Amino acid sequence: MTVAELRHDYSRAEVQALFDLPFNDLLARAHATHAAHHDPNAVQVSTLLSIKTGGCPEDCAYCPQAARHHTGVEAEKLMSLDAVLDKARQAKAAGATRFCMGAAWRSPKDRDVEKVADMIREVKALGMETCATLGMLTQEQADRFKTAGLDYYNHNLDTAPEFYAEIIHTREFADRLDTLACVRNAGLKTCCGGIVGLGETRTQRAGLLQTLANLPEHPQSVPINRLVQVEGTPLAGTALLDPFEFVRTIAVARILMPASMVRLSAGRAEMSDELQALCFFAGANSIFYGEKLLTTANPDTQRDRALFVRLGLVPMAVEHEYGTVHAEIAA
Ligand code: SAM
Ligand code: DTB
Ligand code: SF4
Repeated sequence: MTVAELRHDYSRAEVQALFDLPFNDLLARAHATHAAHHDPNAVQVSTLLSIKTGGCPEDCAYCPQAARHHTGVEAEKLMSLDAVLDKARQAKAAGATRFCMGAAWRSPKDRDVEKVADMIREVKALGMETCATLGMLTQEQADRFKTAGLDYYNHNLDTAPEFYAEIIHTREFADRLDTLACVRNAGLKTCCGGIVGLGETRTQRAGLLQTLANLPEHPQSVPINRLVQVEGTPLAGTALLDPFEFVRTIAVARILMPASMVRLSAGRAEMSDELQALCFFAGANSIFYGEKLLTTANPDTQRDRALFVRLGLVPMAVEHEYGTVHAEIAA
């Protein structure tokens, strides 16, 4: 399938029909799509760092970093450049090829933009791909980060348009689309996905994936997060999503956006190895590696290394302007 054949006109009914397939039929179709577009045994490995933790003015009901949720996450200041670079060097030595810097902001303040631009420039100079997730951006800010050497910007749609207002009250779905347009206009690659297990219906999960696939370009990276329930957030205690429904979500994302990287994101620490293996079979081909996501736990690196060995998975190499980097997860 060429890029021109990638579709952007999916109907909700069509996406829902994929979700409704018998599990084995859905997985067979997703895996065939996966194998036609990607090496099914290669997994891209990124490491996350929270460069500015907590105290966020937004009210996303899932998030431990919202100032109004009493979760025990303390508000911290923006990390120093040196401290960020130390973490990036460690991530590179451990085998990550991309370093993703996250900030608990509604949007970056002008005084922060140059500091983050410095971080991006220096992380890039280490020979890693760079990603940032800093909230809403203006066109000028997106352009500035591109000039600094940013490869990817993460900005999730998080849930279906019609469910958004039940989860977030401090901004609108359209605000997310506006920032994504600035990101694309700046020539940055888009990392955009969502969270499942928020109490949404299957139709709403279909709506999230339909909206992602119908964006003007498929996001190059599509993170599928399973809600990490954090005590003190309004969503703590939400009924747990059937694990097979999570696998279905990965599979449908893979079928709709065949050329994209589908990231098995938050929630892995609470997943069995068998569930993760099903997700990789269904088309997930990237993960966050390292013991922490932003504020919550990720599987420890020893467990991930063992899982890769047991499944015959290999970390994906990356080609970029610094030459070919052969990824290897350090023993
Ligand atoms: N503040 C910026 C924003 O919201 O775009 C960037 C950081 S924010 C923490 C990045 C993403 O983390 C959110 O879009 C959401 O998908 C994910 N996330 C936050 N809390 C989560 C949780 N408890 N479980 C799963 N994913 C979560
Ligand atoms: C994404 O979609 N998931 C990551 C990354 N993009 C920034 C964040 C997950 C956060 C999980 C909750 C936490 O650790 O605070
Ligand atoms: Fe703030 Fe992002 Fe958390 Fe929402 S998801 S409260 S914007 S850090």
